[in-house]
Amino acid sequence: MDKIFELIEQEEKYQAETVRLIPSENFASEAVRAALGSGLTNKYAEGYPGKRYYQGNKIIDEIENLAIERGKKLFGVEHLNVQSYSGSPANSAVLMALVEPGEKICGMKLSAGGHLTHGHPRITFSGKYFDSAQYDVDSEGRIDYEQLVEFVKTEKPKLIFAGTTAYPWILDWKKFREIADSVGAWLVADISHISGLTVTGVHPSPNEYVDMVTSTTHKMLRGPRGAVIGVTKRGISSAKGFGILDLEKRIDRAVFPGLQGGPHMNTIAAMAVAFEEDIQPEYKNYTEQVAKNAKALAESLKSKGLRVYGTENHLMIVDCGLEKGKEAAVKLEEAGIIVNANTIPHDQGSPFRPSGIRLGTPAMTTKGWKEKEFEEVGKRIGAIIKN
Ligand code: DSN
Repeated sequence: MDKIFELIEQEEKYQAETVRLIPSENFASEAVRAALGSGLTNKYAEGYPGKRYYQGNKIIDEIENLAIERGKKLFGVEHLNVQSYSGSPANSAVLMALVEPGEKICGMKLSAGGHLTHGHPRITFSGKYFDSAQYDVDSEGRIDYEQLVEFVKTEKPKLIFAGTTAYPWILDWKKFREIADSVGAWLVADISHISGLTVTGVHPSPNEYVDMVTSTTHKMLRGPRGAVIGVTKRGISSAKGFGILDLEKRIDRAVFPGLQGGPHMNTIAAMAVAFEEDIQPEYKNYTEQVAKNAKALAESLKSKGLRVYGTENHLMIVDCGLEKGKEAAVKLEEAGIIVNANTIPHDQGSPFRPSGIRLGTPAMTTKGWKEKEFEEVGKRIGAIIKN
């Protein structure tokens, strides 16, 4: 056997035998994996359905159209682009479509739970080519919306990202809209972490209030590594106010040819498979259980005397002591519990030695875990961190 297949086998066994608590990870179904590993990987299809730059795309068009149709239903949006290779290119495409280089954008600080692509300064595309203003959280790790009102009025960004990767609280989309409207900014919800919850109503949906949503498809949605950009009804009407007649086209052009070449059609087919799974009633039960399990895990950790930030969604941040996050993550790995080190709100440690860990319940809920298992693992984690 080729060495690489031996390694794949080893990794899959390792994944199956360990407790997976990284909130952005999950287990995709056999059907999603079959589509990913299919012959669609052989085909070039630059362009969009009905307008390709290569021949032989009749079936490919049907596949992409089906992914779009199912995705629009799942996300409840007017227009959906399914070609972004992942979340970072999707957010870059939104910036490319709506903001000129050097103009101001606004997003949550990475250390507060935001994302690199929301304007992290200097080292990222979004922080280097745009003037970026970053908002923080309060001592509980919550967005202070009143402070944000003032911050945005002072900074006057052209675009605001409302989205997070390590934020355990409900996002107030209405408040974000009021804030964006106060300066006439575009409002984009990056729901990559919580899209499973927003599409099933476990977390309020942003659609009524935001112009666009971006989401990866491999986290709670249990699809392939990829991303979508959705344009809401609200976005289409905002665009008219900005003198843009066809926002949908602008987004599509930013993805291809703006940032990417040929779409990964095997990924798009796998998205279609995952979207169909996510529309089923069982998926709603799954996301409800994800949220219940997160509460059970947080309570169990608190009962061991740990400071836990959260939770109102699928994840939480645990304070492990000054600069002790990585050490805790390594100790947990040795015990077969896989997590990632993470900053805590207003971390006094260096960014390379964060003081916390981030835990989430989506993957083990897919494995059938309920509150009881999460309470037990919370006690084990508590004992390891305390020691
Ligand atoms: N890196 C992802 C996460 O783990 O949350 C976000 O892009």
